[in-house]
Amino acid sequence: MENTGKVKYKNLFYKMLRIRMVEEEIAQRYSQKKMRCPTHLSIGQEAVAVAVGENLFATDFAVSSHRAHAHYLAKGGNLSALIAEIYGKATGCAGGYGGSMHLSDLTVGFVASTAIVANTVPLGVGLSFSQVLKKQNAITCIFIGDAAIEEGVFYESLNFAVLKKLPVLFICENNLYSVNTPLHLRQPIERPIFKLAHGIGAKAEQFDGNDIVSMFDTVSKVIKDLRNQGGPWFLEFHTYRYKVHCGPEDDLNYNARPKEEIDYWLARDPVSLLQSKLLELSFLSLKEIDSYKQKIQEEINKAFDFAENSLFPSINDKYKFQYIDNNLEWLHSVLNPQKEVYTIE
Ligand SMILES: Cc1ncc(C[n+]2csc(CCOP(=O)(O)OP(=O)(O)O)c2C)c(N)n1
Ligand SMILES: [Mg+2]
Repeated sequence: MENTGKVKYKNLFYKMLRIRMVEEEIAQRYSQKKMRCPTHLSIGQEAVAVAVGENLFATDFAVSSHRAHAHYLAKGGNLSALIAEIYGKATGCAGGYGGSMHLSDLTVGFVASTAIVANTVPLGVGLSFSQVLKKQNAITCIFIGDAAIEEGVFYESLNFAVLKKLPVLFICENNLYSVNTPLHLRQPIERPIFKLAHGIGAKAEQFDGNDIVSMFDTVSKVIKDLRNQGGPWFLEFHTYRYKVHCGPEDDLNYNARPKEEIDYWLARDPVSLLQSKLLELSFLSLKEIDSYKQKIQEEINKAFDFAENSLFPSINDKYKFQYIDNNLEWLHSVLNPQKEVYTIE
């Protein structure tokens, strides 16, 4: 990490720390029972989101899964709208209807996250295809977990992306688990995920997802290649989550995972790893870290105040975003052509 990296790595550290602090605040306040939707926290996986997000423009697209807070924030998604969404408020990024697993900020190209595993894979590939047809240069990033590989739609979508050489960036966060089931009980361990994607025809690589210094420059090069030469690219990042699959508790006391495994990954915490490197190189002082934390905490407090002070969606809007609402009238008129058109209220 030569001196020219100082500004770059301080910026990456700030962004990783911000995501970590946002999620720790969510975890800490969750027991107040004001956030009533399920939350899947990415604490321990921040380096991947930041390494990728830093190389995307607001004009690029991204889609994600149930564990999307970090991806949304790293893409530049609005923090207050994220917190308000988790509180179910009308000012939330999905109008308070979606909750933590349904995030969107179209102003920065974060199109959607959804709860069904691999659900956004075809969405992202279709989005990318539409950009190619429109002769737009945007690339599309699809964040998935290691379990998305176990869904059929993943293969159909990757095959199509390879066939059409679409500028799609698959980011697979391999955190070794699907809920509590370890990877070795779900997939053959002698066949790494990135090699599988390579076998289907994608350009593919694997990275240490916790050490941003070791992988950032290569990730930047890959994304440049995607823009210039087309894709798809499939990047597998080895990483680990610290919290339970869903919720604010630490997973470390549930005996669901081997202690040696947990200790190994805790010693490789992405935020601590980068912090130690920056301190060691005197790129950052403890005083600066404190001032970062203070600034981020102020921003977080404002976002939570905004969420708490916002209103819930109006009861009158209860059918506003329901697909069925818009289509019922049409459906009813087709089924009962001579009867009066049905309306909800
Ligand atoms: C199609 C489908 N099957 C099962 C589930 C239940 N489910 C929700 S999250 C999850 C695990 C996903 O694991 P992974 O993709 O590795 O992401 P991670 O939670 O580890 O980030 C499962 C099985 C679901 N939401 N959708
Ligand atoms: Mg997983």
